[in-house]
Amino acid sequence: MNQKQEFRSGFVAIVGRPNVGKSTLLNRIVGQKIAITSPKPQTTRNRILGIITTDDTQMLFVDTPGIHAARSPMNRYMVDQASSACLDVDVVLWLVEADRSVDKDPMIPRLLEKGKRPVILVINKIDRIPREQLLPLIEAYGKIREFTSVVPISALKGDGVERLVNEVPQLLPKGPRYYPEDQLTDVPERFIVAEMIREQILLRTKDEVPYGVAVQVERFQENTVRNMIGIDAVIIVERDTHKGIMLGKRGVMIRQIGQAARKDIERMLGIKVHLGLFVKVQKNWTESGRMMKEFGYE
Ligand SMILES: Nc1nc2c(ncn2[C@@H]2O[C@H](COP(=O)(O)OP(=O)(O)OP(=O)(O)O)[C@@H](O)[C@H]2O)c(=O)[nH]1
Ligand SMILES: [Mg+2]
Repeated sequence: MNQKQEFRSGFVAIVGRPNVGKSTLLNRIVGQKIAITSPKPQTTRNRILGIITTDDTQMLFVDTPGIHAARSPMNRYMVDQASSACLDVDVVLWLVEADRSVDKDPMIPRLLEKGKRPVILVINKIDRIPREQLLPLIEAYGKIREFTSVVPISALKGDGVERLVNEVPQLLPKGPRYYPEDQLTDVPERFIVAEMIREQILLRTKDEVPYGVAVQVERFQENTVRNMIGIDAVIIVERDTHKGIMLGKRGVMIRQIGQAARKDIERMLGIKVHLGLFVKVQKNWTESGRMMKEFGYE
């Protein structure tokens, strides 16, 4: 048998409502933190690729922003990212929560209909429910559409995730290995660094503050003599009052954000990091297509 001819590859979108655990699942699949997660909805803003390569398959998992009724330009951007992912891929994983009743919103089923791709229903957060609750949920989702398979998982604990990944290769077309086998993602380290800072902001601020934040890495410089990396990043906020919140009393908040983000960044890069953070106000930037583009959302 010619092994090259048998190689399969393709894209697998992870879609669902905000906060269902899509990014947690992506990180669990690749075994490393490449996407940020938080208890707040609308954490992810961009598509993020996670690559799994085996002897005969390359699976390109795409984490997407949560699908929701979007009004502001920023939210529309996020939902566009997710919707187009449903159409461009070979397989879709529709992620739902085990501890919620069936999602009656037709938005996602309509998208899946349009994409005409095999859909696996992934019921996440099974660690939160007794087993008996699973079957009625599966039956209720079965009334919405047909699924190639249904896989209950806990992205947080890892249960069922291997089984889910094993379902994918048979659904992929024959194709080449697009990326080297040891590559886990295509997003640049600078992007992940900026996201890790944004994650700490999501975890530590509330109301509308975290939703008006963008982070830009302005300097990323390796110092071979001191064996460390110097990083400067700017936190962009929408209002003057948000700047005060971001800095905190006597700068306590920004220091905590910096310390926590630095630890994550050091773990990822495997080297000591010096992290400098600055806060800048850019009034109502999430309302302006031009400014969104400037901050990397285009
Ligand atoms: N108990 C439990 N919590 C989970 C599980 N998976 C994810 N979570 C939690 O759910 C919250 C949301 O997780 P994310 O991975 O950020 O969700 P998401 O779908 O990427 O959210 P958006 O990017 O906002 O659309 C976090 O607090 C996670 O820790 C799970 O299997 N069990
Ligand atoms: Mg996410």
